[in-house]
Amino acid sequence: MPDPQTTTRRVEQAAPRPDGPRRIILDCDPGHDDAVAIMLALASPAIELLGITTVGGNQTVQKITRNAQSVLEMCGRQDVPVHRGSARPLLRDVHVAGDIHGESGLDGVELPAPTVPVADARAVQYIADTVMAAEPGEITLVATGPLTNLALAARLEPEIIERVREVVIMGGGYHEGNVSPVAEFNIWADPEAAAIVVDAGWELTMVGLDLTHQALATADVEEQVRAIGTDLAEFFLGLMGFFRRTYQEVQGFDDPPVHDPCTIAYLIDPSVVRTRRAPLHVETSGDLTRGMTVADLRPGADLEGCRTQVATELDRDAFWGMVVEAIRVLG
Ligand SMILES: [Ca+2]
Repeated sequence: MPDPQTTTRRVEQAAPRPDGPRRIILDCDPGHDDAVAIMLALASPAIELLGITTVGGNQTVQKITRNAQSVLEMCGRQDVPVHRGSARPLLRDVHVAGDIHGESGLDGVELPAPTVPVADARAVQYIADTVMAAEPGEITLVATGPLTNLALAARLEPEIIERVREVVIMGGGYHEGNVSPVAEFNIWADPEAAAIVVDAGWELTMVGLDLTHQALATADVEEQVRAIGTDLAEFFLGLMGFFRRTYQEVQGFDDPPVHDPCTIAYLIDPSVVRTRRAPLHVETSGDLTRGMTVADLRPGADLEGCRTQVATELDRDAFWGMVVEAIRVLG
C-alpha cells in the first residue's frame, strides 16, 4: 500500500484570471439543497453559471436531470444548458437518497415541465471540453453530488487538472457523518470517484458537514423568504418544508441543513466560509469507514505543497442574507 501522501500528484495550477464573475460549472444532483445552490449561483453577479451537469445521487440521473431543468424554469433561466451525466458510481451499486429527498428527488413542490431539451453533449465531455477551451485558470468546478463526473472528466482529459482555477465540493466532513458515523452521502455514494478527485492535485476546497450543519434553515429564515411573496419564494418554502420533515424523521434534526449553496457562498465571498488547509484523503476500503474523508488537522501536519483545504466555520447571517437576496433578485 503506497503512502497516500505520495500518491497525490503535485501539479502547477494555472494562475487565477483577473477579476470578473467567477465562471463555474455546477455538477449536481437536485436535490432540495442543490436547487438552492442553483438559485444562488444564478442570482449573484459574482458568479457566471456556464452550465449544469448532473449525476445520479439523491435520485436517479433521469429524475435529477429533469429537476435541474425545472429549477431553471422556475428561475426563468432556460438559457443555462443542462448536460446529463453519470447514471451510477464507478464501482458501487446505486443508492439514492429517497428517504431525504423523496420519490422525485425534489418532493414538496410542483415542478414545472422543462421547455428546453437537455443539451447534446454528456456531462463528462462537456466538463473536459469547456475547461480545455477556456483560458487556464478561468473555470471553477463546483460539485454538490457524488464525484463520478469529475473523476471521469479528470481521467478523460487529465490536463484539466492543471487548467481549472479550483474545485469546490460539498461532501465529506472531518468530524461529522450522515449516512454513517463517519461518512457523508456524496462521498459514501462513490468513494472511488471521490478519491480520484481529492487526490488529483488541483486546488480543492471541501465544504463538508462540519460546515454545512451550521447552515440550518430556521423559522426566521423562512419568515424572511415568506415576506418576499413570489412564486419562487413559495417554491423555496415548499422545498424546505419537505426537507425539514425528512431531516426530523431520518436525521433527528429540528431544522434542515442546506448544504449545497455553502459552496456558492464561499465563491461569492470567501469571508463567509472560514477554511483551514489540511492534507485530505478518502477512505475506500474500510468496512466501517467507507467514504470517510480523512483530514490531517494535527498541528504538525505537513502543509508544504498541500492543495486541499476544509471548510470550518460559516457566517450564518451573511450566508442566509445571500440566499434570501437571491430569491428576491430572481423575482
Ligand atoms: Ca447535492
